[in-house]
Amino acid sequence: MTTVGEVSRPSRVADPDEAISAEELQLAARNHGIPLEALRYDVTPAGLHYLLIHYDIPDVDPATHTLTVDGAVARPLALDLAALRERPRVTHRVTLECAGNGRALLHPRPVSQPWLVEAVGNAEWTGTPLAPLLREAGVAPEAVDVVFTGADHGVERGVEQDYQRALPVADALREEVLLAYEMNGAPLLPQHGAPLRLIVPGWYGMAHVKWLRGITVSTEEFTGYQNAVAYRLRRDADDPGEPVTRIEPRALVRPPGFPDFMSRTRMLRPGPCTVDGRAWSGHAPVMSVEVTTDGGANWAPAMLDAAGGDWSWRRWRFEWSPEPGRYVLGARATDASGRTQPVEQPWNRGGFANNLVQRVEVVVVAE
Ligand SMILES: Nc1nc2c(c(=O)[nH]1)N[C@H]1C(S)=C(S)[C@@H](COP(=O)(O)O)O[C@H]1N2
Ligand SMILES: [Mo]
Repeated sequence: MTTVGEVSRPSRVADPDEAISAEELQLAARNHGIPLEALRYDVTPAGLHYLLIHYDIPDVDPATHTLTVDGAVARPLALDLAALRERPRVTHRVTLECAGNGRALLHPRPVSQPWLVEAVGNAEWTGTPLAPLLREAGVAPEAVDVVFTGADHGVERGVEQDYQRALPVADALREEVLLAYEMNGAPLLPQHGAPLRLIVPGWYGMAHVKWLRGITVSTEEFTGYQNAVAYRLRRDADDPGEPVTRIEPRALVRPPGFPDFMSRTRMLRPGPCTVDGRAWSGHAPVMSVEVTTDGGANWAPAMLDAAGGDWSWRRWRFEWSPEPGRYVLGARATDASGRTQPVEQPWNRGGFANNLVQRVEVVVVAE
């Protein structure tokens, strides 16, 4: 890693009343979220899926792009897209969520991509499983980490780098991990990693390396920026922290009724309506979803539709018949591991994994 300018300061935390800056807005305009009404689709159309791009979308020619597999392997490999497409083909429906989802709602606010709750999508990713390829290369018994390198390049808090993320060998060898070349049945779009990306079902977005060009097996723990400096759950700047890994459970409400242009407060007519949304967890299947209409004072169980696969979000719905008045809707998912969503914000220095229950303001108005 080359360092440029100030070396690796931890991300800044905003002052209590500090507004979102033009720099944060610049990030937000590049990296859009899912419009929440798109929670209606089982599979998120590619253009409505959230985006997170640390640097620039790199210029990669699919005709000449090569994936190399090297490091602590018996037989280094180099494969072009045609060779990858000839290998066994698998499709997984996978909920992807950025680890920074919920960051801008934290108090105080860690200054970075200012997500509210919309950094999520559920797409069908097609590609070839990684594990057989690693076995063909022959992973050394003393291997510790597998490092994935993207074709994109930039500087982050003073550290110049290619985007790189490592997975522990056991996680890289899990059968659901894919080298994906299609999203929703079409070749990957440039912004989603064309022509090749990693898909690590159940893990937060940072693990799913886009524009994948290299896989290096290492006998030492990877100390690159995205593992060792970013994406750690730290209490304060001096805390080495714990790595961010799998997605914490979350349910989102598809906002009912129609919005006010500026505030996005929802307007709804009185009477029976179905409130619905999606719920997911990267640890274990979602087992239950509860709904509140009074900002968390009372909870009622929601109905769950059939599961959409091991790695996909699940639809939930709730029959509601409100009288005129003001309401604050939210939903809370619990998974089979017993994990659920907190009622107090899970604050950390980087603003990761904030799965605090959503607040959807609804005004029920007579016609
Ligand atoms: N090479 C590369 N891969 C990357 C990133 C990146 O900036 N560069 N961003 C990561 C992060 S933080 C997220 S949340 C997901 C977003 O994937 P998407 O844009 O396809 O939704 O990609 C991940 N893979
Ligand atoms: Mo992310």
